Amino acid sequence: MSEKKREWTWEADGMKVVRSIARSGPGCHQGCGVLVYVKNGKLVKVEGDPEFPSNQGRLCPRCLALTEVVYHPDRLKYPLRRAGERGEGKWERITWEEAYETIANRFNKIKTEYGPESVIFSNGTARDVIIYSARLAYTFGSPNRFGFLQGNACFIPKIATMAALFGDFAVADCAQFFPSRYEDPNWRVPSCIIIWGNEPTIASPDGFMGHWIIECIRRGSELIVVDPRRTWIATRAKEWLQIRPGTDAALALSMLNVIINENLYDEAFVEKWTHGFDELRQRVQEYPPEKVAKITWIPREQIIEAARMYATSKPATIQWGVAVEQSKECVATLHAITALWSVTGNMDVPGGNIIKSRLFDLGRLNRWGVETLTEEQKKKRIGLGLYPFPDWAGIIPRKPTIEQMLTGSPYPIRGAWIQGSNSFTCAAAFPKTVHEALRKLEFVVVVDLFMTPTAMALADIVLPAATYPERDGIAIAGGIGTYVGTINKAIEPVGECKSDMEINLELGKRLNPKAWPWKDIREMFSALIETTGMTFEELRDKGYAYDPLEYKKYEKGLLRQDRKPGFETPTGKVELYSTVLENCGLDPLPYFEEPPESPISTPEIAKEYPLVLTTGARTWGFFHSEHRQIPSLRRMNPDPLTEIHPETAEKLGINDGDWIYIESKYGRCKQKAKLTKGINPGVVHSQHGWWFPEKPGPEPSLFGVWESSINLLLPPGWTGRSGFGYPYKSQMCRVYRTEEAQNA
Ligand SMILES: Nc1nc2c(c(=O)[nH]1)N[C@H]1C(S)=C(S)[C@@H](COP(=O)(O)OP(=O)(O)OC[C@H]3O[C@@H](n4cnc5c(=O)[nH]c(N)nc54)[C@H](O)[C@@H]3O)O[C@H]1N2
Ligand SMILES: Nc1nc2c(c(=O)[nH]1)N[C@H]1C(S)=C(S)[C@@H](COP(=O)(O)OP(=O)(O)OC[C@H]3O[C@@H](n4cnc5c(=O)[nH]c(N)nc54)[C@H](O)[C@@H]3O)O[C@H]1N2
Ligand code: SF4
Ligand SMILES: [Mo]
Repeated sequence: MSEKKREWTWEADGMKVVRSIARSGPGCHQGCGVLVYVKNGKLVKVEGDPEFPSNQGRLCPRCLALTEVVYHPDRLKYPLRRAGERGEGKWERITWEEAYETIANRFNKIKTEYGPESVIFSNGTARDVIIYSARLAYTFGSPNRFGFLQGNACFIPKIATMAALFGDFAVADCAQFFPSRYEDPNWRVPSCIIIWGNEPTIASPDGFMGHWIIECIRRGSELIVVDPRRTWIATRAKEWLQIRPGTDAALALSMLNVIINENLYDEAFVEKWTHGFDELRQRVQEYPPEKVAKITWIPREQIIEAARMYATSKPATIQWGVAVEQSKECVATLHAITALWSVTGNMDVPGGNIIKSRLFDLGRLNRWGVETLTEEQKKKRIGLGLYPFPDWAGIIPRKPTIEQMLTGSPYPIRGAWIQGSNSFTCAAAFPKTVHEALRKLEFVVVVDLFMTPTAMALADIVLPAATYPERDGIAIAGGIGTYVGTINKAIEPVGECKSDMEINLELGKRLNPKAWPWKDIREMFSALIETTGMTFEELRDKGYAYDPLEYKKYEKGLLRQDRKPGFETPTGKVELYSTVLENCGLDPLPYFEEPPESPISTPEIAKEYPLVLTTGARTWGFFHSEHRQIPSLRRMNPDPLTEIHPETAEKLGINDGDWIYIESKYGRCKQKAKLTKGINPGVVHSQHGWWFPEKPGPEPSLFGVWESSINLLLPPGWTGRSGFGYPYKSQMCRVYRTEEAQNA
């Protein structure tokens, strides 16, 4: 283990400085090191911690807006109880004691009448909150942890697919597992990096920081970018492959076709460590570049060039984003891309795609407390057995859950705990159905920083959560688990806000005291990280801790439980032909399937809705539906934007800055046109997660949530055969301008 002794708080320039980690809002969920400055008990400013290896002093605008968020007048400050009709916006302030009592009584009432499974527990994207929310669910007796994302189409498909194919989880190697970072002698700069369906500089997804790529560029890496939009990172690429949304699997298979047919693969690695190469070789014959050029809209020569460049650069790595999961058959896409780094021998080598260190076995924390569920309760999990893929993440599938809420069959859902999720505002596809389903519940608690459309529409009790400078916590970096460190409280919370951890511990003690035995959160944190051999205080004093990283673990017997060389799969190899997928009744080889609606799969729909719609590319100022009320961030992007090519706009009589309707078979919304040559004339891109905190809160407005919600255009159903994946980023639409739209 490598660690460093550092003070966690000191005085400077008449201020108290507290070292901490931004592992949950406000900002995002990635976990950058920060220095929080406090004067007379008040937060003054925040800076990036130059000594924190992951971000080395860098911060995004969202983190820099910390004081604006913490002291925002709209922060929730007290527990609230609904005083009028649901959604009417009438609230009364109650004490924490009353809040806990009410919640415990109402949840226990549902438990007695229907069973604990009738309460679902939801949290949004991967903040540290998840750990405690999951424990609350399991220790209450409910197997039903719920995410509003259709097809669990964020990160979970990657975990599941990689686990199936090679028994582990791999990420692009930018020296992130070394505290000494780029200076570490064992690391090598990737000679080529493919950025696939990701804008790392804006999004830093899953704890993978965009500036790592920039550091690699500075050290000589060349880029290939696969993106329908000309992103900043695309302008830095040697090859920008402007792909038609939803066709990534075809591109990957065609690159494999070139690499295999031109013998550019790593014969030694393929021979020794992969299973099913011949079957893959046969399959990729179906994807010659000339055919795939027509599918993807990428010129044939460019596909060939990119394939050659990736295969002949050593080492080479692939950094993929959420766009590769937000298609229907995303498992096949992930499979094809994984095969690229496997056949080229870039698996677990310095500067390749490396298998992540197990970080003190903290991966288990996503399901912390699951052992308290009885076998009988486990069987009541919604959607059990519905989809073939093993349940890796423990999140119930969305479609049957919403259906069950609406029908009450096979058993009723009566209550919900929604902690750090803005449900129908952001994550949910066909959000009106989700809104309707949730409105049927008899008792809903929302824990958030602000009064969101979700809290307004649904909550019986709203609990005010503390931001990270107002609390202690354990930070396990983003989704990829590079380090573990502590979040250190710098200021007293505003109003009566409490940390999510304290809230869940207090409520847990009332619902199942045996399962929450700790006297306070610090004691709970120490129990949480016991596998590190440190207490909360010891870890805090050390600063951060990393697991040691070794490369080529498959050669050293470090990947398999039985300690034999190889991978933790039935064949002991990387399964290009997957026996796990085969056993699930899925295609054992990667394949491409047209998006359910596309110019090719549904030409009749394309006649009426001729443009391909991709949604939700991340923006600098916002984290999903957050930050619309933060002045400095809203100024960066005051209105919801839809990007259109100027030629397309001209044909439609649309000018830059016009309000336009974007419409699909399923619904429509209004956004402002932003003309850009950086998008294909056949494609438009619309932002997601919009609501307007400045508009009326009560129903039916709900802060204008239905006005610009692009998710209204998304179709019902259409989860991939595996149970994962959903076409958030590949739909058909039309756009038009009306006079009425300009004034409304
Ligand atoms: N600032 C900010 N950062 C964030 C978030 C945020 O809301 N704001 N959200 C966080 C979360 S939860 C996530 S999952 C990550 C996601 O972060 P990213 O993985 O970067 O995801 P996106 O920005 O949605 O999409 C990335 C790129 O994919 C392109 N794209 C769209 N459709 C397709 C397609 O069909 N194929 C390909 N190849 N590319 C396509 C888009 O043009 C975009 O540039 O970001 C995290 N970080
Ligand atoms: N059309 C379209 N839709 C998408 C996407 C897309 O690309 N296109 N991307 C999807 C993806 S990848 C994801 S992950 C989902 C994300 O969807 P969500 O995770 O639901 O994201 P948010 O809407 O930001 O909801 C988070 C809520 O948590 C609150 N919050 C922030 N910090 C804390 C905290 O510390 N404690 C508590 N209790 N609350 C906190 C925020 O105020 C906010 O209301 O959205 C998805 N939606
Ligand atoms: S990635 Fe940006 S917003 Fe997220 S924690 Fe780091 S600095 Fe903050
Ligand atoms: Mo996400």
